[in-house]
Amino acid sequence: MQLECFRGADFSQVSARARRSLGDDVMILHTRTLRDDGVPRVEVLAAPASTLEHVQQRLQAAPLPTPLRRPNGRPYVIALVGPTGAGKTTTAAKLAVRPGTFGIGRTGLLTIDTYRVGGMEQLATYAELASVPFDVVYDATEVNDAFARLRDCDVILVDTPGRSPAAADVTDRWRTLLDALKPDEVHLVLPATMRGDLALNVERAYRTSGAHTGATHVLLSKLDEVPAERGVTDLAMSMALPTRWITDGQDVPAHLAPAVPRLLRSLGLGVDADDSWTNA
Ligand SMILES: Nc1nc2c(ncn2[C@@H]2O[C@H](COP(=O)(O)OP(=O)(O)OP(=O)(O)O)[C@@H](O)[C@H]2O)c(=O)[nH]1
Ligand SMILES: [Mg+2]
Repeated sequence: MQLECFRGADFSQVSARARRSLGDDVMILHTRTLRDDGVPRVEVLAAPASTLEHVQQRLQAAPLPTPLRRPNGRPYVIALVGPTGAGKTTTAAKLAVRPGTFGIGRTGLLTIDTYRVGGMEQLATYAELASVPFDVVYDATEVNDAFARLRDCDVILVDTPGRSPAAADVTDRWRTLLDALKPDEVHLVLPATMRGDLALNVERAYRTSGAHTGATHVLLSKLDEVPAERGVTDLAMSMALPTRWITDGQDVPAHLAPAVPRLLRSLGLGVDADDSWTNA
């Protein structure tokens, strides 16, 4: 993304330089004053006007279908995958519990994280507190029964285990189970604190491979833990995936927001504060 920093003696001089470099419709995103060797200076961060459109086009996910339920009555299935501790379980709970995330669609929670002690209980607790239907699937033969029990739900959020790439055999087993659920969307949950090169490696590991369904979206978590949020948009832009939501704290369900308006705001690009949930 083309963001540039300009420094000079005063604002008019610096903004003139920004215009010469990035075009007449340049957008000034941030301005600050600082001292260079004791000399007062003005610094602006600027981007060409096309940045807004570019970010939107690149990251905006297609709207969720309406109605969410498939013509054959099957609920819309959204799975969360990603590295250990990325925030998958908490995010699944936020999405299921927050009223209106899916319009009037009723949500259910399903976990296939049956490998780790406590993995299942964590989600069950959130489901119980919010009176959201909850189910567990241990192997592919149980999928139809679980869907039958969750038949009143229009959307099912699926939580998956976090596994390091070293645990390849276990990963293969749960990915096979996830395939059996035929998810409509697979969101790769990545902490915003993750280094860009490592995040790209993770993204590669979760691409469609062989028979396994790959990630269809990226969901950046823990935005509250990055000191300069600007880099987060770069991280999102470096993935070849659209994004629907971000998370920015531990509270369920408060710390969840539509991704693109939030990422644009972190760039200083004015977007309606209402977060446009309907377009998430
Ligand atoms: N600061 C911050 N913490 C978060 C956020 N989302 C989740 N967490 C915390 O991160 C920790 C791990 O969250 P989980 O939801 O258990 O992560 P997970 O990906 O399900 O972890 P595994 O199932 O072990 O792979 C918990 O302490 C959460 O409260 C967030 O947006 N910001
Ligand atoms: Mg988990």
